[in-house]
Amino acid sequence: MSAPKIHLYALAGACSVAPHILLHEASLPFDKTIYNKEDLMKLGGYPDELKKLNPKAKVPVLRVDNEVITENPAIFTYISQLAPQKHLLGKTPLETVRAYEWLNYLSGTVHGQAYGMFYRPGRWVDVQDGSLDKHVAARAKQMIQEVYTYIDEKLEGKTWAVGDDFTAVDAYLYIFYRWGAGPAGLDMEKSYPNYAKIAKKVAERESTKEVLKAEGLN
Ligand SMILES: N[C@@H](CCC(=O)N[C@@H](CS)C(=O)NCC(=O)O)C(=O)O
Repeated sequence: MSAPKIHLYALAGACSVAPHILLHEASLPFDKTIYNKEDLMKLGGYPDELKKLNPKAKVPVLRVDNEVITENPAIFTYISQLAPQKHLLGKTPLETVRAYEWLNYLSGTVHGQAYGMFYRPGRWVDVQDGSLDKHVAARAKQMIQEVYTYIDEKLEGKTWAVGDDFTAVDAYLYIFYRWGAGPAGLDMEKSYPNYAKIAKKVAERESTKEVLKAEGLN
């Protein structure tokens, strides 16, 4: 059987950093299209190429041969299945359950809810003049701190989020850590030391260094 043809569609610095890291961790050959925010601003959103693949108009998108996969937890699952020896979703059935427990929380509550409100306040209220945006964004900022407090407590005494090795959860946690220190303007290291310890270990991995370079991030 020939190796699958993989193509990742990503936005520099977005949640697609996580599957990008995992493709390197899995040592899978892949092509990539990395959009950047400036280009999207000029275009008024993702180009038709992306919207045709994903009518939800979001990245990441993973094309594997003729299959198009969207949603981070599904993409992580696919990558993990293509490299089972890497145990990217844990080594035991219970670790895999724990990994999904994390992934659902990170995708639904942290990303969809807290950061959805933070980045896109206008999507949460039916008031078109933007007058309520700052109130939604302020609540989002509180929510972001609440979720980080929960994450930090959950990571106390842990070497990695799940089991004793790196998994997809750590790569996913890493991008939300970056958003906390960047766009959300939080002192992550001081306020969330357990989270900081794991994010630093992810940052030190060769896979992450390659991704940061490829996406023009530091
Ligand atoms: N539930 C999706 C969320 C994907 C998502 O929100 N991606 C962001 C980048 S981090 C995006 O493309 N946003 C464009 C937009 O909301 O217009 C997933 O987990 O993959």
